[in-house]
This record gives sequence, C-alpha cells and structure tokens, in this order.
Amino acid sequence: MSATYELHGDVAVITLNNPPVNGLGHATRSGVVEGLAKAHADATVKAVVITGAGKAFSGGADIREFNTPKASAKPDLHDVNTALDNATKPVVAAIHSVAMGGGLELALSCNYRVVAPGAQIALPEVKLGILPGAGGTQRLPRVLGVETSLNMIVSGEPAKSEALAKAAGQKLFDRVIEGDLLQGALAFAREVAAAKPLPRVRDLKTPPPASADIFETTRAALKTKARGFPAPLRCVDAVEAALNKGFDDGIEFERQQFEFLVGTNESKALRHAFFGERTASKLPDVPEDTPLRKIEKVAVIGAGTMGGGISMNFLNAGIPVTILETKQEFLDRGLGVLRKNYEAQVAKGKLKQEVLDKRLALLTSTLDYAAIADADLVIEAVYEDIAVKEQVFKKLDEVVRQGAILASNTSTLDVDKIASFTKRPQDVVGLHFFSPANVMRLLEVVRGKATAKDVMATVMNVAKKIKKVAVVSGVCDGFIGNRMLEQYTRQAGFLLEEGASPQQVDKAAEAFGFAMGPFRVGDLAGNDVGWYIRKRRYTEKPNLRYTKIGDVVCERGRFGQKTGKGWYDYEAGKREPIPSAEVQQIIEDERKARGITPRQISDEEIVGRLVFSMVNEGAKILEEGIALRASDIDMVYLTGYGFPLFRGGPMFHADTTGLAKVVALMKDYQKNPNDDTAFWEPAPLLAKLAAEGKTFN
Ligand code: 3H9
Repeated sequence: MSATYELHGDVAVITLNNPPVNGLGHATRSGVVEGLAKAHADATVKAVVITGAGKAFSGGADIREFNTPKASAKPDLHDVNTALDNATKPVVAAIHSVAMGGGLELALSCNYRVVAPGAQIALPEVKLGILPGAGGTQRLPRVLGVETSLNMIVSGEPAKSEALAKAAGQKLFDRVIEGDLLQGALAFAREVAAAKPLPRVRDLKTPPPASADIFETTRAALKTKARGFPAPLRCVDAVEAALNKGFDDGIEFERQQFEFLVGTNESKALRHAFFGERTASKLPDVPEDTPLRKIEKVAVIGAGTMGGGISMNFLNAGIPVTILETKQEFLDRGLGVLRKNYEAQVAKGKLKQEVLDKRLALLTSTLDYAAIADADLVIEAVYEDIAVKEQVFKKLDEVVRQGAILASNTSTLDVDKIASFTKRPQDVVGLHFFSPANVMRLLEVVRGKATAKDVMATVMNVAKKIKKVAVVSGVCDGFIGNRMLEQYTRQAGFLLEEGASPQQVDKAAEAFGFAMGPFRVGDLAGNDVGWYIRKRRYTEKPNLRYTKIGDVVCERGRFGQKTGKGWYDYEAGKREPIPSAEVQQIIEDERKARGITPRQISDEEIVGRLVFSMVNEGAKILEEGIALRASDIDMVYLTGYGFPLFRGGPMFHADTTGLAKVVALMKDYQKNPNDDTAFWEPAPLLAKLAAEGKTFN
C-alpha cells in the first residue's frame, strides 16, 4: 500500500507514500480510498488529515502509468475525488513542498486545505501536453478566480503557497502553518471537526472575471505561442466551462478533453522529453553515490563569445570564475561583451541591478596561468585548432593543481587526443556548450577513454547546478549533435541540386516545426563556419560528397547576415530573408554542371530526407555506443538544435512514424542517383528494429 493510515487520537492521518514524489499511482489511490472508508467506519475518528511523506505532498498522477491499463484501474483519480466529495467527516489536506497536478486536484477535493509556506502549487499538465484531468480546471477557478487559474493552467507554472494565500478573496487555503505542519493540521482538524455543512469546492460558483473577453484574448495570445500543441487552447476551453457550465457538466467536458489529449503524439512527445531529460543524467556504470569532487572555483580559458557565455552560467549559479586570456585587449573586449549581456538583461527588467553586482563580484580575470593554479574546474574555450589546444592543455597540466577537472569546449576535436597532451587523462573531459552558452540548455559531456568515473559524476552534478541538460557522448567526429547535423545539411544541399530552392527547403522544415530551416540557420550562424569544416572534410573524407553550391556561395563572400548576404539577400539593418537571384544562378549553374533536370520536390520528401538522414546516423551512433540511449539523442536535438518539441526528437519522431515506414522511405531515397545512395542503406540497428516491429525508445 503506498499510503499509510494512522490514528492521532481522534484524527486519522492518511499519508501518501510513493517515493520519489508521491505520484498518485494505483496503489496510492487505493490507499486513500481505503483510508477514508476506515476513518468513516471508526466512530472515534472525528476528522481526517491527508498529507505526503518525504519531499512532496504529491507530484500528481503517476505519469508512467499513462496509456497503460493501470491509469484507469479502479479507483481512478475521479473515484478518489468523488470519495472525498462524499466524505461526511471533515478532510483536511496538509500541503507542503510540492502539490502539483493530480496532487493539487486531490487537495481541492478535500473540505479544507492548510499549507506550509514555500510550497510549490501548480497544475503543470499542459507541459505534458494534457490538461488537468481530475477536476483541476473546474475546481481551481472556483477558489482562485478565472484570471489566476487560467494563467496557472495555461502556463503550467508553479506559484508559491504564501503568495496564493495572500490573494484577495482566495478560497484555496484555509490556513498557512508556520512550524510543524502535521501538528498544525491536527489542531486545525479538531477546530473544524464539528463543522456542518462541510464546505466543498464543487458547491462554489466560479466568480466571473473582471473582463469578459479574457478567454478570447488568451486564445489570441496562444495562436503563435502554442504552435503545434493542442493542449493550451483546450485548457482555455475547460476553464471557460468552469464559468459557463455546472460542475458535473464541466467535469465531463474536462474529461473528454483529457482523454483526447492524452492520446496525442504531442503529449507522448512531451512525456518522452520529461523522462528523457531525467534519464540522460544517469550513467549505468557510474553509481549514484560516487563521491563528487568539489567544484568551488572555476577557470575559463578564453574570453571569446563562448568563454564569456560559459562563465555567465557559473556566475549565475554563484560559483566564482576567473577568465584567462593571452592579451589584455582580448580580456577587455570579452569582459565588455559579458557585462553588456548582463546589462541588457537588467534593462529588460529580467535581472535586478543588485543581483548583477553580486554576480560580477564573483568574476576575476588574468593573463597569468599561475592565477588559476587552484581552480577546481578549468574549461578551455579557445580557437578550434588542435595545435592551440595542445599548448593550452600542456600548460594546464603544468600549472593547475592535481585533482582538478580539465575540460575542453571543443565541438569537433578528439577529446582523447586532447587528454593525451596531459599526464592526467583521467581528469580530462569534453564539455561542449552551445551558443549562446548562457542561454542554450544543452551540454554535451564528452567522455574520453580514460575519463574517471568521479569526473563524470561531478560534471553531471555541476551541469544540474548550472541548469543544463547534460547528455553524455562518446568520442567521435562531431559527437552526437554535429555528427547527425552533417547529414541534415548534406541533404539540404542535394535538395537544391535536384530542384528545390532555399526558401522551399526552409519553409518545409519550418512547417515541420523547426524554428528556422537549414539555410536561414546558416545565414544566422555564418556560412563560413560550415565551409571551414567542409574544407577539412574534403581531405579527411574524400568520398563524402557535399554539394558545391555552399562553397560557391561562400566564395562570393555570402557568409550570411553578418556580411549582408548569404543564402538570402538582406536589406541593411534588417533580418528579413529575401530570395537571392545570385544564389538562384549559382544553383542553376551547379545543376547544369551535374546534368540534372530540376524536378518538383514535395515538402514531404524534403522533410523526410532532412530528418531521416539524421535518424540513420543516430542509429549508427547508438550501435557504436556513442550515445547511451535513443532518448539521449532526442534530448540533444530538443535542447540544442531547435528540433520541434512536439515531435519528441528525431528518434522519437521515427518511432512515431513507424520504423518499417522509415526504412521503406530510405529504400526509396536510395534510388535517387544524385543522392548519397550508400548512406541511405538503413543502419543495421534500424533495419533490425524495423524488421522486429520494435522502436528505438
Ligand atoms: C496529472 O497529474 C494528470 C491529472 O491531472 C489527471 C489524471 C487523470 N509521475 O524532477 P525530479 C519522478 S499529470 C511519475 O528530478 P525535483 C521523476 O521522473 C502529472 N514520476 O525532482 C524522477 O524520477 P527518477 C502532473 C514522477 O525534485 C523523480 O520523480 N504533474 C512524477 O527536481 C524526481 O523528479 C507533473 O507534471 C510523476 N508525476 O522536482 C509534475 N513527477 O528519479 C512533474 C516526478 O527515476 N514533476 N517524477 O528520474 C515535476 O515537475 C518535478 O518532478 C517535481 C520534483 C517538481 C515534482
């Protein structure tokens, strides 16, 4: 039984007890219903308190049960709430730490709610692509009003208990209890033991909102914000029902919306991402209790864009940083940019001046390696050239204290080779941040052959502190993210040769859900970056074909927005891409040179080739053990590459499409003589899973 029952004199206490967050799985639900029945059958019991053991009141329905028979096994959450509504002895919810989703809905079905300060209160279902399905959309507006409830339900964001308790007219909390919550709840339960009739949220009327068009305004605001996600609009509909329908009809309406949403691919994708994020931090061969190295001082080598962004992460987390450069002018420039970034946040009201002052007080800079000798973690973010890295790591090995972690922010180079420049390869690891490093959530942690387990455990822990999603990659060219991206950009080029225009490819990718298509991304990031890498590729991998179009575009100085022209033309000072006649001519010339008669290419083919080329490479990455799991690959793409969240990442998208269909499409692409036909041979793992009717995840 995942809920316990105990008598405290004349009050029965039911404690939800399903670690880690008292998810309301079947056993817990049964425990509550049985506890209530017991309390009602016992004449000595005058009132009931429901609380949660450990670090939560309740994190809500057990998400792992969704889409399994357990989710609807009786008693379901509705049965629990109905049992609470029908209680004839007062039931008091004693809330602390976290009351979310179904947990809050359960509390809203109790007669009274007392709360500890600092508890996080939320209906976060929308973040999982669903809506509160156990009465939350009907009960919360009755106690908090339409405006606050709508905001909480549509955003899914938590509010602090003490703030909600102060809101005018609120009926959510009956008392805030400072000190011992259980003792306070018991005392409160005794005070209300004789109350008649018992208050019930379902009997309240939803107070009308101050502005009648709040629902329409919210819908309009969600139009672009909720692109690809059906849940937010349905949340609005459900809260509107709390105003316009009776309680039971409202509950029925909510139930229909929930059942629809829980079956959508969008919701499955969001739940995949929720668990994927948490799973990524677990390394099967590194025990959870591995002792961590202390990380109290960080040094960053290089004050460029990456070095500055990386430093901001640590300053934001309250960890002192020393930035090292080779010349004072580089240091001055880098620190100036860092300050400007922070000041822009202050100007936008996102950061308070005193917080900024505190962060900057943690920052020092130096030209002298001796000043970073006692650092606990050093992150090198210098020019992407192995000879430069060699110099830096040899110097670090000489100067920095033993036991410190030496990390490289390399995005392409061999971390094992970098480690070999030191006499302590066990302390070397790759920490690949994504630009802008203070904003992007992804951190690829590159585990070298020799990287020690406690180094891995420590950097995964540090990643959490600086609020990154850390995904471990083995050593290979491009690691997980860039290695797959290479196939995507190669396909984008072939599509141009065969008949598509940059704008058609971009539009198709954007309709699929990417924030920007490949050519707009190129213009934003700088086409010269890819050009530089390709030139290296031409000698390293002469058999790997790229279209020449991208090279000619660069030869003409069309590096992108920074040079005022790239795949598109740009008007001075504007970022609006304008189709370019020059680029069109370059494309046509290349088609002629290759003897290609351009054809009409469907958007479906464009997206299929862009995405499934990544999937095929992803399957190889899995087979080689570069990534530990398919969900890790998905997390890389969701948090670092703008892959549409509602599609759950490339591997999840392939699973949703059906691997047999993916293989069939690849076989089709293989028939295209212009494409890389050898590449389109399905990776053995993909072929095997497809044949067995299985999925990656
Ligand atoms: C719902 O309630 C639907 C109803 O309206 C209607 C139904 C009909 N279930 O985040 P953490 C696990 S939908 C199962 O690292 P924190 C999590 O996977 C639900 N497992 O900790 C992880 O496991 P592991 C609405 C859950 O302290 C562990 O707990 N509720 C659930 O940073 C620790 O998680 C939500 O959406 C769950 N509901 O944060 C709340 N929640 O150790 C989602 C967590 O094996 N949860 N786990 O990796 C959260 O926001 C955070 O987990 C929470 C704790 C704030 C609770």
